[in-house]
Amino acid sequence: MRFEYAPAPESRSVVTLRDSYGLFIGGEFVAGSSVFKTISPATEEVLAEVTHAGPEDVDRAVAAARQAYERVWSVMPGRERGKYLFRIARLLQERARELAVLETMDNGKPIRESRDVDIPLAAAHFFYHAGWADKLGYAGFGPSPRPLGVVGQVIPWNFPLLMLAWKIAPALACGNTVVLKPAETTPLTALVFAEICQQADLPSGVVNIVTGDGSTGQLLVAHPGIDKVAFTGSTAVGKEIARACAVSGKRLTLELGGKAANVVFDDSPVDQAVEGIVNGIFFNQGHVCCAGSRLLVQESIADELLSALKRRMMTLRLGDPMDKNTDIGAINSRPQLDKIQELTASGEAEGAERWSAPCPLPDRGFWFPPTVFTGVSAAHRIAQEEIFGPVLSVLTFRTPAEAIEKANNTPYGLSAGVWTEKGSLILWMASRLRAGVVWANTFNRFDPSSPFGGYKESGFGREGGRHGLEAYLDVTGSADV
Ligand code: TAP
Repeated sequence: MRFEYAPAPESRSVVTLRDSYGLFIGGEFVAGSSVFKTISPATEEVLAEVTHAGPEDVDRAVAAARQAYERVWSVMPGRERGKYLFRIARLLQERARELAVLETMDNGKPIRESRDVDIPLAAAHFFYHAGWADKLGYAGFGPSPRPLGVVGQVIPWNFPLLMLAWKIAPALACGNTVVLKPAETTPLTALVFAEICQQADLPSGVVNIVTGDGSTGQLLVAHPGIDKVAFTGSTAVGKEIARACAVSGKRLTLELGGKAANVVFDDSPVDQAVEGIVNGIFFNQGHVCCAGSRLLVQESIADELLSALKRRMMTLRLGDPMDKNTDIGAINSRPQLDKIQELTASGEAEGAERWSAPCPLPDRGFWFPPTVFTGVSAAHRIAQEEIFGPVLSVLTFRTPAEAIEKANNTPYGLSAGVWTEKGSLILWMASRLRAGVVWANTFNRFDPSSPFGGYKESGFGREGGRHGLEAYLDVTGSADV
């Protein structure tokens, strides 16, 4: 049954947008070489003008980070660094509503998700890592692990502030300084984060934010003044970066794409599994690296499960992301919408059967309805390639061994889900799935204390937890941190 809801729009008045934003270098907003515009993907209105960092700007940012590293941050006792991280975490909480609204305006994701997931988790990452700053000697890497130096970080547009937190919090806790480049389509919350660094009195140059497109990212990762590169984004760009960093001596971690299998056995509670499948693929419009984009369902319950799934999909509300009732927001950009349309057209052309929830799409902005493909074979592009949109490919299996074979038949290895009442089957599956994260009877659960990362073409290195600290530490030395 479909319930009608009265509109419940969140107010934009909590956000004060500037007309234009500079680069954040050495603790100040400064002008750069040129500018570009960032728009709302839900309305296509221009939100602000943002600075595009060129070679000289990146040089300045790296120099500021180096100076802050040598003079202040690497020599500051861990307990003092921890205080700054706690202060940032508190400020993120205090400005949570403003940040959630801004994230939704710039990214297109539903306000419910930015309010309840992105921003609280970003604050949680700072709280968690604040606690580690003075305890690194007890993290299991020897008594005195050392920071690496200046870290160049490049992040994508799907969880802008959260990905920033995943990158900056551990780097700072370990005593490194950073130059971070947000994605071209979602720079605004990173720039408010720069204001928060000022509010927290973070020493100048410890955090530097350079906005721009892929060319700015290229300049940053190739810069000789960078000691470590941390990248989250597509596998194609990750491979380019790995080539650029080869033989440079830079440390590198890559968090790349995914094509997760969500495996449902015939003893699963169907309604609960349906909620997990919906959360797995339609959360954040499917713009999630670990999205459960391949549903593997046991053949004996396939018809029943698919009927229940389609019934549930008909209740999803697509539209204004600022409305608190909205489930599916806007696709982040025109190029991303084109990519989703091209891949779904290939699914039909290759013989899979498409079903989209019947929902009207707004006239302006970038939109794609929640969609399911059945009759998918493992060779289809929609079973192999990351669509990064609200599109689910359904395959069936008969035995656990077949489920494992199909689940692992992908170049990626980021995440997976298993739905069954049998604990022994969960353990059997989890030990055979080639995925960095395996969720059992749930999906898309995140916690700062839990390491996240991939196998195969999903990258290497872990973010979060004790394992995530190792990526920002030289564990061979003996000086004090
Ligand atoms: P990309 O196109 O790879 O872009 C990611 C970032 O890299 C952006 O800031 C981008 O700048 C920049 N960039 C582009 N070309 C570059 C180059 N040659 N050198 C250095 N930087 C460059 O990915 P996306 O479309 O933004 O994000 C979606 C992808 O991220 C998906 O594949 C998704 O699975 C992956 N992702 C993975 C994870 C984890 S934890 N594994 C988490 C989230 C997302 P512009 O955007 O300004 O072009």
